Amino acid sequence: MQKDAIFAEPLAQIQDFRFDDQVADVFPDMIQRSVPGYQTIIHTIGKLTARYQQADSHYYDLGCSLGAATLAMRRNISAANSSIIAVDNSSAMVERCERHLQAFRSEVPVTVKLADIREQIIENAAIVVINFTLQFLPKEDRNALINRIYQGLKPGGLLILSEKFINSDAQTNDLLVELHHDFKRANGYSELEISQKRSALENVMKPDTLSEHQQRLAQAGFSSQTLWFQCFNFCSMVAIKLTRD
Ligand code: GEK
Repeated sequence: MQKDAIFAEPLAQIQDFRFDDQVADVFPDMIQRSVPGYQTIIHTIGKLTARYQQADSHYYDLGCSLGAATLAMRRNISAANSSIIAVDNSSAMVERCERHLQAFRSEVPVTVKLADIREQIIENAAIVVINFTLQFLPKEDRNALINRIYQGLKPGGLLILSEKFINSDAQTNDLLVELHHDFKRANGYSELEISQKRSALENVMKPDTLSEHQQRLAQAGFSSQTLWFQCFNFCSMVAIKLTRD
């Protein structure tokens, strides 16, 4: 695994963060050392897939990066006539994702698409995963995507949504941010790396509050939802499209 040292040296000018070749090359190390609970979340996506799979269905990984969630789903699908659609708008990610998926054998077909998730048709879905990607969409586009996901899920279908979030209460928000920075320090990131990465993400990643997420899911039609994972200011939620909805 190539080590992430992208922000290790002082930069004269900090550009907005982009998912380019440089980031894609170090991505497994970067996400592992930056997102508390990432492995637990990927592992649980596999467990949830085993439970919520349905025959004759699509499985979506929206903002797939190198395909970690796709692989977790693929390993756990046994239902007949299943196929996975993995979507990312970074060509650097999509190229590497395709190679990565080819390294493992499976009966479940996967289509990796270079596309904007806001344009992706969602239909006949047993499971939709958006693992740390909604936060990169312009705020005004988030409701429409969640609405389309709800519409595209089959009855009994599952949305898995993982995000970094903010607290509206400044005091506890600062605490969670500091605990996250401690996590990054413990994983070997310097103060310079932490602060330069933070500046690079400032204009690009705009987290919502938990209650904004909960309201958005409810308003889309999900009457059953829960937070199943939280560590500091990172979380993962599930929402179920009930048969009676
Ligand atoms: C994982 N899910 O390892 N359309 C398509 N892709 C997009 C868009 C968009 N509009 N905006 C951003 N992306 C992965 C991790 S990373 C999270 C997801 C992170 C893509 C972007 O190119 C990147 O690959 C991914 O979303 C976000 O489980 O780096 O914090």
